[in-house]
Amino acid sequence: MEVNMKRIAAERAVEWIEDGMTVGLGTGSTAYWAILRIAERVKEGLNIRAAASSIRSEELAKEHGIPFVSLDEIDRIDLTIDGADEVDPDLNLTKGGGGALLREKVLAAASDKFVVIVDESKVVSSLGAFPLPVEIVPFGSRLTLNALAALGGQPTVREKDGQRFVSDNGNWIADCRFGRIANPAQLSAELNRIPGVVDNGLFTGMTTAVVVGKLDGSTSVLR
Ligand code: DER
Repeated sequence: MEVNMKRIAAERAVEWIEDGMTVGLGTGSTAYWAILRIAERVKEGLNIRAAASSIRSEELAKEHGIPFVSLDEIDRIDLTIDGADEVDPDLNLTKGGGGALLREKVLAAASDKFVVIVDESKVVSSLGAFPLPVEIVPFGSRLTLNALAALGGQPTVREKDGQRFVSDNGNWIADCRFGRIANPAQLSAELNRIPGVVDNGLFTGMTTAVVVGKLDGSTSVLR
């Protein structure tokens, strides 16, 4: 029987949610399974409030009856569960494959626990094989892209269905090919010093634990 590695990782992480928590919902095909399992637990009586990292995750969660809280009403999130495109041995992440990196990073930074859920293909020895998403403002984008290229990023502005991709925040995503990223924290800081850059998909020093779904149907936890 085919193992859904994303689903088993998501469902194990969701078991860590406790009554009364404020929960951050991630974005992507792995977070999708977490949202569905959270909805099941809510129907079984789990009492939580959720905040979402994208419009599509909010719509999915509301469709399945998960109660929401406005980010204007809270100062902390107890636990955020989200996917990643890559995880390195220090639990640094590449994120943004789904274009939601900015809101995902806002939630992760405000979370007491940030739990990442992946299938085993995402666990890598160093970040960089996956093109690094960088959220940029449309204003002066040519100048910003030049600055990303000067850093060695070889940026490509993301398109979806033949149209320019626009994030939930009205910005664009530049997918950058830096090659192997030896020092994610340093590159992240360099990127965020470029004026037209809003944020980037490097999540460094933020991860509490990573739940890995494996082909044999087991899960493991990296801390
Ligand atoms: O866009 C994102 O950051 C997503 O979380 C992405 O990194 C993981 O998406 P996936 O679970 O669909 O692989």
